[in-house]
Amino acid sequence: MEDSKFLRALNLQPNSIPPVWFMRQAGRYLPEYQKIRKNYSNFLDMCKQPKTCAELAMQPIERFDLDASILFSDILTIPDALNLGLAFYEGEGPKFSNPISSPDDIKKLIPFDINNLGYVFKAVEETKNLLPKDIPLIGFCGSPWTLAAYSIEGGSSKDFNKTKKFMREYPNELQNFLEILSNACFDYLKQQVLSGVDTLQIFDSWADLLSDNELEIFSLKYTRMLTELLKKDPVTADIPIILFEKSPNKKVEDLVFKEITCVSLYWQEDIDRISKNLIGLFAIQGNLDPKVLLRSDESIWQETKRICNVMKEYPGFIFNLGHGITPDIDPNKVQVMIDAIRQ
Ligand code: 1CP
Repeated sequence: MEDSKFLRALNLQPNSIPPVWFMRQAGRYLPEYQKIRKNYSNFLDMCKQPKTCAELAMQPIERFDLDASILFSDILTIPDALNLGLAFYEGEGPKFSNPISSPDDIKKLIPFDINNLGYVFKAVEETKNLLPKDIPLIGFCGSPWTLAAYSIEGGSSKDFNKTKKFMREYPNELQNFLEILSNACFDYLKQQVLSGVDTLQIFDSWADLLSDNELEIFSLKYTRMLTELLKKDPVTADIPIILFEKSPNKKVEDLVFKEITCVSLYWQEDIDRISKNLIGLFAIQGNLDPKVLLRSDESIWQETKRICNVMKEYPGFIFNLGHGITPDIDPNKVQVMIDAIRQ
């Protein structure tokens, strides 16, 4: 895969045109996705069909000729494999029928077994079979903290009050749970690598629930534990790791650590300042505000060019959005962004 601009960027090598892919690139904003999605009432049932996942992962590659693909699955497969009973019904977010409501529920958890997630590894294999040889496949997981938050909350929420209460009442038990999740994430990512993924991304999508100090003790500590395990294992030692922290209450420069290769910047982060501080140390991915894609073509062009210009001399820049694309975005607007990057 020497020809991959994406892998070159992860190796801190310069590219005259930056590679581009974007978070949630396969999903509800694409009519070709909706066509397949309507055959399933529970989204998770669709994730359990490896051939369908491969087809879905290919859709944005075929439409936009992107420089990287991402496994089609979800971060919540791990809590589902721990028997928390995940389902996604029409128009609703994720729901767990058997959430972590007390410390006792943590004690009673079944051991994590990657054999419960065979459908994910099959999806990796099927996707690799369809992908052009020079397009890398990104595997992923949620951060231990983000997985714990969904597992305790029992689904999504605006404020995650149950999770915050649990954190205040049972910090030690929560940390035991985070350790279980860190080990599960390691087994899961290692098996994704054995199945064929080329790069890994960790999504800390609920980092913003935590204060600076809490972010360190409930999130970063466990993400580092996970990445240290990956770096120690010969199977995963050389696999680049991308870290996404959503709106963290800490400067990005103060949260990065040596095990990660690339930091994916939330749209509110100042890419100009951060790139000046991280140059030569980490690759940077980001960080167009997805809402810009709701504006005029001219405005999309301007904002895209602004980021490309700031990052022109940065060896190791990957163009991406600052968070996932939303279902209200017109795919033609995405094409405008891609044209602006490549022109
Ligand atoms: O009904 C539908 O069609 C389901 C929509 C959907 C999709 C397309 C969900 C439910 N998950 C996914 C796929 C998905 N999720 C991918 C692969 C597709 C791709 O990126 O091209 C990935 C990488 C994820 C990761 C994911 N799932 C994250 C991290 C990224 C982020 O946005 O911060 C999170 C937080 C989830 C949980 C989740 N799964 C689905 C939804 C709607 C949510 C968010 C729930 C919430 O708002 O809390």
